[in-house]
Order: sequence, then C-alpha cells, then structure tokens
Amino acid sequence: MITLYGPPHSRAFRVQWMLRELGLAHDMVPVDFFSGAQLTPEYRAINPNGRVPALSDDNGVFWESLAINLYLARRHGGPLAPDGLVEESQAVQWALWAATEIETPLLVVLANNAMFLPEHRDDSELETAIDKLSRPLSVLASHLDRHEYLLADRFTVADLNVASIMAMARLADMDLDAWPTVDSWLTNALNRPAAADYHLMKLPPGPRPPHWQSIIM
Ligand SMILES: N[C@@H](CCC(=O)N[C@@H](CS)C(=O)NCC(=O)O)C(=O)O
Repeated sequence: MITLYGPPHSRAFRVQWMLRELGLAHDMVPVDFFSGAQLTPEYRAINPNGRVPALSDDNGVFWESLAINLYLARRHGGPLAPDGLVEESQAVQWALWAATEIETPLLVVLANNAMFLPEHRDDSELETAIDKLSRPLSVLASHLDRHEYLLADRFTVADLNVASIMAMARLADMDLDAWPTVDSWLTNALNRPAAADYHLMKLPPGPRPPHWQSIIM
C-alpha cells in the first residue's frame, strides 16, 4: 500500500501528480502543516525534516518530493521512467537544477504576487527574484527551442518534476513571453489530466499562523 503524506495544497501535489500518471492507488494523509502537525514526534518518525511530502510503501519511507518521483519512476517504470544510464542521469540533473536554480526565486515570486497578504509583500524582493530567474529560464528555453521534452522524445519524470515547480509561475501569473517554448511546454504539461489539481497549490491570501511565510519557503 502506498501512503502519501501532505495536503494537495503543498509540494505533495508533485508526488500526487506522479502517482496519478502511474495509475497507482494510494492513501493520502493530509498532514496540516499550518497547525504544526508536521512537527509531531509521530510525523517526524516518517520525515525527520518535519516537512511534507513523504511517501511510504512496502520498500520503506521516502522524503524530498522530486526524489520521491525519481524513485517512483524507477520502481514502476513505464514511459515516464528514464531508460538507461544517460536518461537517468539527465533526470537527476533536471531535478537538482529545478530545486537549486528555480524553486526558491519562483516561490518568492508566487508569495509576493499572490500568496502573501498585501502588507507582507516586498516589491524589491519580487524584482530581484524575477531577475534571478532570467538565466535559468533561458537555459530551459534553449533546450526547449530544440526539443519537445527535457529528455528523449516523450514526457518523462524529468518534465513532471520541473513542470511541477514551474507551475508556480502560472499560479503567480508570471509573464513567460520572453521564453515562448517554456510557456507552451508548461501549458502542455499542466494540461495533462493527472496534473489537473495544480491550481490547489495557490492558497488564497488570508489570515495565517504568524510563521507561515517561513513554512512555505
Ligand atoms: N525540499 C522539500 C521541501 C518540503 C517543504 O518545504 N514542504 C513545506 C510545505 S510545501 C512544509 O512541509 N513546510 C512545513 C515546515 O517547514 O514546517 C521537498 O521538496 O520535499
């Protein structure tokens, strides 16, 4: 039995998308990270980081959203799975790239464009994040100008992992006109039926616990 820990309005969405692509039945435990459920000893025995998502199956417990997806691809195979050493390495490359080059600035854009209350938004932080994204988005565009997908000639876990992070650009209404192939690749990825719930990641601005900004970043 597969159990996914984390609510759909969190990075658990990335794993839920993958499980749906693979047609894998799973239970979802919506650990409420706004009320501190991620910090209980019970949950920390599952993910010692006190963060969602985590996934358990008959092989054990796994955490880090993008790594969980690479594991699921490797274990369950099919067209989303990398085929051989080169594709495998490229899938890891794109996942690490997404986590280190684009995730944080995209979160800053999403937070300051949509998720933070107006009084918590910071225009100069927003501008710096948009500037910072320009180099990695050009890298992504230069690949997608020449290829339909990130590796091989089919949609794989590499596209899913990167698109699940790039979804924040959509939720933030970020202008991607400068990178038209990124824009259309993202549209195609998010139009996949298994990705339909991506919009749930956009929390409407509203009252939150005082530390909520640090919880999502
Ligand atoms: N790098 C981790 C980040 C996980 C993460 O930051 N999750 C947030 C929710 S989307 C969380 O659990 N926050 C609760 C906290 O930090 O206490 C991953 O991708 O799995």
